[in-house]
Amino acid sequence: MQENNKTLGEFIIENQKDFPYSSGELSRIFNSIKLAAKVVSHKVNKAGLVDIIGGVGEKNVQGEDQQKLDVYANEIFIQTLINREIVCGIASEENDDFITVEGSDKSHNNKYVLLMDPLDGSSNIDVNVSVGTIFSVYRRITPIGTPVTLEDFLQPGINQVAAGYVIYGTSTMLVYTTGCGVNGFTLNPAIGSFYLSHPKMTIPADGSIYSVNEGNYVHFPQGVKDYIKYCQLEEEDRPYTSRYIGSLASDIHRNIIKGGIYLYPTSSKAVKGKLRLLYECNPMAFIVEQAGGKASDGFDRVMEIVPTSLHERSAFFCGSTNMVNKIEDCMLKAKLSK
Ligand code: P6P
Repeated sequence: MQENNKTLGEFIIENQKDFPYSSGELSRIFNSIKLAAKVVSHKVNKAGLVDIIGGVGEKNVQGEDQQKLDVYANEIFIQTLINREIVCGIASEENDDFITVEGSDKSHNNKYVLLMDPLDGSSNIDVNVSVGTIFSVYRRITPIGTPVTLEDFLQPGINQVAAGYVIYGTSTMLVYTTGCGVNGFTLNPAIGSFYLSHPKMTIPADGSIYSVNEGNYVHFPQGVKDYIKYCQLEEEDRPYTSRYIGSLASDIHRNIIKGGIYLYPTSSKAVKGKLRLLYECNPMAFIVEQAGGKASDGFDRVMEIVPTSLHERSAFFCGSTNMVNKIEDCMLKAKLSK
């Protein structure tokens, strides 16, 4: 990577047209995320050396064991945003309820809310496999000047003004969209700057990688089983390759670059699916759609689902358009044949 590549800060300044209606607040949100990502990256990359891996004995709202890095990342992102007074509310996978953010003068004049999974894939932490942060930004819909309400968070994904993910892997990357395409930045830890390394990311319409936890195969709906068997058939461009990291940001990132589909279906073990609609499915759907791909719950566009609760889950099929179309065909055929 050439250091003469633009930094994230320079890119944001040069592309203010991509931050519509924003009086600089959205840019400041990204600067806050950039800082928090650097701090978390430093900690994640030391995880094996200092006593911050392993559970803290607590369980999060999802009933999942909280890893120390989960708690740490959550606190870093929340504090960085609160200290800068640039959002009016924050929702996190790690918090049962949303957080109301008021100014030092007790005002509620900011217009954006941020939803996040601060450290997704944390079960990979102890085995040194990449993990990620996923975030989504909306304009509040209740009147500015009043405390934020749940209504401000329960918006369909089509209302997002920005979304992104950070991958803490072999390198730390920040990938985001504001609705004007997708761009990826790689952190140079020696300098502490993110540099534009993946401009105008686009996902191929076709791919030969499918990402699913096949250990759940027997519990999947028939349409998903039919699609997986389609991927494995010896014909035409198949069999496809199965690649599943168990870290959403990494699986989605690879599939954007190489082409592919990520599947997290409903099952008899997860009747609503596992992934959370607001801070996993919708941000990834926004990014993949902006890269030219598609995101579905098997029948409908994920970003048009109207949420009814903060931590609700959804089936999630996301990636190369033609591959998502194929699994939707399989789901419909299975439904009609019942
Ligand atoms: P499973 C991590 O917990 C996560 O939310 C995603 O990052 C990942 O793709 C998925 O769940 C893994 O779930 O059930 O296959 O371990």
